[in-house]
Amino acid sequence: MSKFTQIVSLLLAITLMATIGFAVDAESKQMKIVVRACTLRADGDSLKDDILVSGVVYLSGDYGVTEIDVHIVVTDPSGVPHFDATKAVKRNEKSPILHYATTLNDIADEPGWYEVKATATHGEDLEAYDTFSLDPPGGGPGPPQY
Ligand SMILES: [Ca+2]
Repeated sequence: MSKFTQIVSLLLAITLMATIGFAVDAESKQMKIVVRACTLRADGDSLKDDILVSGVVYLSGDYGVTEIDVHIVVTDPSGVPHFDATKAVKRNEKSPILHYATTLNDIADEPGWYEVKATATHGEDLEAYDTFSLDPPGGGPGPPQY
């Protein structure tokens, strides 16, 4: 192997290592979100027609982040979307887990399934979503029971 070939091979190896290192760094920053929902009496009308949407966001690779934007869409059985937004926040500075919760009042008032979608965004390169189906108490085709 000539001196020139050795130098080219060495440069190639360094470039390859740098590329792999960068790829690993980018991949280590990942985000996941989990959403759940239930009906409850959240406002003062004494009806169990409010929907609590809550969950957690897992963020790996950047524990310095303390807030993540979460957008909520609850689509009722008629196909009408109800929007809300909240922030997932850290309870423990060193944890990769952020918690969020928000309530959409007076929307669980018809029979059938409610589809909940929560989307977390951080900067321009990280986005994650999760969905959850909710059938308010009452069961069957009847209206929710309060
Ligand atoms: Ca209510």
